Amino acid sequence: MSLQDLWFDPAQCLIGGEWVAPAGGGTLPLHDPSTGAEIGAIARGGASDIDAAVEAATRASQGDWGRIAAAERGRILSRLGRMVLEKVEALARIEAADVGKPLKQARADAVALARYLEFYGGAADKLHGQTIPYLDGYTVYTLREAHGVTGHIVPWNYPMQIIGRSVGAALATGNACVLKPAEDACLTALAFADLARQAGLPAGALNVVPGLGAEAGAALTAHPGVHHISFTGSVATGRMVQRAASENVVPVTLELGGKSPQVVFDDADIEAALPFLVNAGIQNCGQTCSASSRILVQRGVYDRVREAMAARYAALRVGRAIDDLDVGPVISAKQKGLVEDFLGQGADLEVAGQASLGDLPGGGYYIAPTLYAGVAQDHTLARDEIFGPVQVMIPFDDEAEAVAIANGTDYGLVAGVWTRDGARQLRLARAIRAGQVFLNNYGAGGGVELPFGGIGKSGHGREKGFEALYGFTTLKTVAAYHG
Ligand code: TXE
Repeated sequence: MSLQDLWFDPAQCLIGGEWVAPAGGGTLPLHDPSTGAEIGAIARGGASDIDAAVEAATRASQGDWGRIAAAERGRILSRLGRMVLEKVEALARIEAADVGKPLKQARADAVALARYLEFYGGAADKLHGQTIPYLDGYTVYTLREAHGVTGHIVPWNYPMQIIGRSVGAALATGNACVLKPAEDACLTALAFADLARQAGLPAGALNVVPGLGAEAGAALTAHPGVHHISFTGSVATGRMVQRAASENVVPVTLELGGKSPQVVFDDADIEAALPFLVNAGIQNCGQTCSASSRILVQRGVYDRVREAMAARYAALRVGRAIDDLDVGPVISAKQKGLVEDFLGQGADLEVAGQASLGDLPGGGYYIAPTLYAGVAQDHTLARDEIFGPVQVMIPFDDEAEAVAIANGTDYGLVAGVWTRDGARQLRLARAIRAGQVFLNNYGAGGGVELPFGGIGKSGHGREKGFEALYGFTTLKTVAAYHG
């Protein structure tokens, strides 16, 4: 797959509304995950590029962008959303070449990006303060104000969606952004920022500096001119980001993935559940923070669910992004190695279902989607985030055991519960530790409107929905004495 849809030079950064080469002049190679072939180069931004980007963002936040009317901010975001919709096909093709996503999944990401801009564009002038009854002779009210400069560190699994939810909400509330996309997936970030410029976003309101995490990423998180950081990625890097932010005492939003369960009771509508059980595990080749990687099944329907899921696994088609099948490659040779290490640790487990790989380009980063059955809840594969197309089935006897297993990992991002018993639905929605619980459905990452985030090692803070706007603002209380 080639990058013929690009209309800019990806070996540059977008700073202060201008395309500029990174100060160090360096580049990083770009690989097509479907073939492993080197298909281009991106900028290797570093600390001085981050300095320039923070400076440009500071100017924007104290100038044009910071002072613009909320309704006008919303208008620009809405216009940008429409421009993204006009470019869905080009953005999808760029993303497919860059991250190996089957085209229909890449298209869905581009449409979701547009939807975030529509949602946050509409919300920009609807974030109100309050008046607070106080002592006689006082009028007290609150103001929601932008932080100023916000830093956004984005991973490679859903670049467009994560940019939409984080940069979209930050811009809507009047912040100026510095975005550090993942080194394996920065093309749609650059494309998006260029479209934003064309949509009339003032120079410096959105700056993009591609580069390595340890260089550009670390420089951004440690920068004293940044007032808020949102990070999506691994627990290990999330810790570093939080540590760096603590030096400057700035708030962070961390979304660090999970080990999300779907719990299937004997009385569930199994036919309705089946597509969700499998899709939530293999969507985006399992590289989804809210992937459902654990399937907990009550013993009365365990064999039936195992057989039906195994049949679905056998029918999964794996192929190049451009072939647009069910599953593409993982992002990189490094990620392939990580997933294969996990599969090695599952050598003692029963493989209940597996897709065949067939005839695929030799250099591509392919993993055969694999379903393990009868897995003990303390097995590594049932506890650790694998981030590949791998699911484990865990049997349980009763509701109490189901809750204990569901809550038995360090994570708490999303959960699904399948049962026809209404009272049990409500009990589990309360008992399960997670940021989102889906009853008789499962929305892996879905729903622009739905607040999203985790507890435990899944992170803290909420993105998406109206709730995100509170995180990207700070509250000021004004107390006026007038007698
Ligand atoms: O993640 P990193 P990696 C998990 C998943 C995966 C594992 C490793 O389990 O197997 O993480 O992936 C930037 N300071 N998730 O190595 O390192 C980096 O450049 C500042 C789950 O890719 O967390 C990229 O932009 N930034 C997850 C971003 O952090 C730094 C999505 C994510 O990279 C940095 C992705 C540093 N010192 C991986 N080091 C999810 N929650 O969905 C790296 N980065």
